[in-house]
Amino acid sequence: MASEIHAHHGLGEPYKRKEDARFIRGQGTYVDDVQLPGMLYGDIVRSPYAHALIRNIDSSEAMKVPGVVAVITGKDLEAAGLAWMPTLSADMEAVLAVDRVLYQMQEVAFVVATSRYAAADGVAAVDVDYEPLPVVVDPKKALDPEAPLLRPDKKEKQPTNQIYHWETGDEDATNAAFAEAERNGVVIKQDLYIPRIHPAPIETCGCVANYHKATGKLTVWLTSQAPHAHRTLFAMVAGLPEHRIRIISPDVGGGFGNKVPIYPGYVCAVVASVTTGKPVKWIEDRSENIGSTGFARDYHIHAEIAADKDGMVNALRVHTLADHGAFDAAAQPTKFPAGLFHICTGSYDFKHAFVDVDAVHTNKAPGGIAYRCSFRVTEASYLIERMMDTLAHDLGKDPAQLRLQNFIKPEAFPYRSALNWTFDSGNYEGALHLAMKNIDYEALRQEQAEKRARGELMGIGISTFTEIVGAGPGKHFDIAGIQMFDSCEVRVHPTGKVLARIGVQTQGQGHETTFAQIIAAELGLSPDDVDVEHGDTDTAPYGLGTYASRSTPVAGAATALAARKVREKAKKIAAYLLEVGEEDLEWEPGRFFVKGAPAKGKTIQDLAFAAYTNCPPYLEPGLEAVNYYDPPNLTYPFGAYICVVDIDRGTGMVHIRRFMAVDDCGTVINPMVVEGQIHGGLTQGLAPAMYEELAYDADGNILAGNFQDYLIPTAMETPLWETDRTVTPSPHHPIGAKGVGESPTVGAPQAIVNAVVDALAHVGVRHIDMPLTPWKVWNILKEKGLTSD
Ligand code: MCN
Ligand code: CUM
Repeated sequence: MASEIHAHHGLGEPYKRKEDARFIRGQGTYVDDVQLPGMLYGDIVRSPYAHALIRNIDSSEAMKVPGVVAVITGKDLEAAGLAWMPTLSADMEAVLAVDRVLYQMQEVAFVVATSRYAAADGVAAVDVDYEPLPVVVDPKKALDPEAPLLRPDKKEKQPTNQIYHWETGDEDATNAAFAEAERNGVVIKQDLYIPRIHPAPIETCGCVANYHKATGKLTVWLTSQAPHAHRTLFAMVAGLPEHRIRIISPDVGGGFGNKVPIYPGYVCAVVASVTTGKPVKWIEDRSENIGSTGFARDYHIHAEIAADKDGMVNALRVHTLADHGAFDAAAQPTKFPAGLFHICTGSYDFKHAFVDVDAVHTNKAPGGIAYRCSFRVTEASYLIERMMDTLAHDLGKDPAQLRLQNFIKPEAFPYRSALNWTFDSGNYEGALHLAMKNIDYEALRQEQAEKRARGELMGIGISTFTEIVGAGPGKHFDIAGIQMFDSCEVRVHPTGKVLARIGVQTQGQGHETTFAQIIAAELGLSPDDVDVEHGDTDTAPYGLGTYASRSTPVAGAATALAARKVREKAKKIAAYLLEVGEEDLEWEPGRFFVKGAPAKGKTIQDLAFAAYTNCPPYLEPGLEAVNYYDPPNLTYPFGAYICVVDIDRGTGMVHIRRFMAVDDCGTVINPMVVEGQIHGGLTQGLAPAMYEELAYDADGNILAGNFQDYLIPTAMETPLWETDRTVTPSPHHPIGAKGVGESPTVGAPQAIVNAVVDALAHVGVRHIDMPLTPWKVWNILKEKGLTSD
């Protein structure tokens, strides 16, 4: 396989993104751009309470509002058998609350009207009689035997608020290693909280559902990261035949995991269209998006490392309390890919590890599912990188040296981790050395010492993370029995131009460009000659969608292999036309020629034309292929990030002076696209480190339900990202590529937190939980007597 990697031309080119031609002209088509004749508009009545019984819903006044056509309640859905929808875990989620609400903003009724305004007026006129109940916001209190039971509907299987206890690793061996370290080495312990945050895509969620009564066909334009999977879920929820459901995910304005689950609004719009026989549009507003759709993180972690006195790590022990909110939308670590927490041993050669997670319900919006990539990779990576720094701090060692000492060595791959996952390839020391050289680490340490002597606060933070992406081999893991494959169909037209369709769905990642590059490289064409389509379930081959940075690892592999099938057939046609055996042919990009007679050859264009006009009698005419690819393993990209901060002693403001990011995602298809992914991803790693937190008060009220209170960084707050790369191909991927879309978000926060803690380590600061707001930092400075006037 490795020799083939070098045979590709076109890969590695910073080819300009094809999709930008329409985006920069404002000619993209997003769900809200879809206008259909006679279309109705939906809006949702949401609960103002975090926990309450619903005594009555009176929609009589709402029905009098001019333009209001229907009000759908949970009871209506229940009567139709549609009150509950599947999540990505074992739980079911209420589409509309029937007799109780479990979080603020929960969906209670759906108003359908002839305009968006009339629908909003109708929502205001629905009279819901609530009886407030005691609220559980703190997950620790959810486990209190006195705590109110939040999910009486699950009482038989789940008598408390605990959803599950999950564990992995060898507990006895790990405990023995800790006992030994207590005697002869060191044990470090730290509590870490990773706050609940929200993906905040520019485009909120929404859909247009159009049920055609005469044909029985339902078409749904949907903000979806996984159109085929959503089609299957709709078929299951609504009981409609799957071939009469068409999901079209048009241009999507960012997903970041937010558009992986299905949401009640989608189901309501479908029900409303089926009932009224008219198209129904539902587009949520910003506060609805922040308050009620897919959040991530919210992990309370206690981590411990057992090491020898020299800092060689031996064992890792982690206990987590996971707050899943009212419904367990996903993130059950036993289920793949929601539980990629197994990567928590990181880049280090731990001999033993034991990890357990207790998950609980609280009166918060459901989820714990995704956000670049909280299939628990961000949490895992944050904890190990914080712990390595804490170990270095406690031993008085340089954090870079401690890491170099403990890395899994390049020759140890494929590497079986203590939690039994096989890392495909890596060169961690290569990446860290490059980052240290680029940023002149030694000089920075010297500068820090000088500044410290002058009373200035400067910190250097390192994160040498290992990611795990590419959901991911269906033979070993499953979500509800579905294999985790993906697909590509390549169709070469007679003139040698190509139409390809893929089973994954871009939300801004540039698949129309990079997947064209893969095919172009395999067939020796220009990427201009290849158009890539996706997102329409009536035309694209079945695929499981884009998340867990799986498009390149899985669909990218399918794409290369489909193109190779095409090339194999073209070879047979070439042999026929050139009247030689296939074994006498050689391939150079774009052309087969006869060995030893390079002038005698046929271009891929010649062969495409012949496929439709002069095909050998023993072959079917045409030149196309489809590949469904179920990968043998996940891919394990990695990186080394170094962050330099200065802290203002007057205000507690943290200023990121430099941030050097070295990433390794194996073979790079398009360096410009990858750099764009890294810039965006680093900014989304900066966000939770410094600004974002989806906080609730004790009554379950959302404290940051809009962009004035929920602080996403703008260009003003974003530092200049410096990037570089090493290339360690994946040995099992056809072109050696690993995913990269989530790496920077996974790797960045801990580099920033490590830098801030490093700046304050000399006064005894050992840890600060995110977000590192000026107020939080200033209070620490004050406590340590460091504030200046
Ligand atoms: N790429 C490449 N060479 C590689 C790896 C990737 O050129 N070795 C290219 C890919 O071909 C693709 C892009 O980089 O065009 C990202 O690829 P990949 O890592 O495979 O990730 P996915 O395409 O599967 O995207 C998903 C990932 C996830 S899960 C989140 S969350 C996220 C992210 O991508 N959401 C995004 N990046 C995002 N970027 C934008 N603009 N919008 C989102 O919603
Ligand atoms: Cu992990 S968030 Mo992305 O997988 O859509």
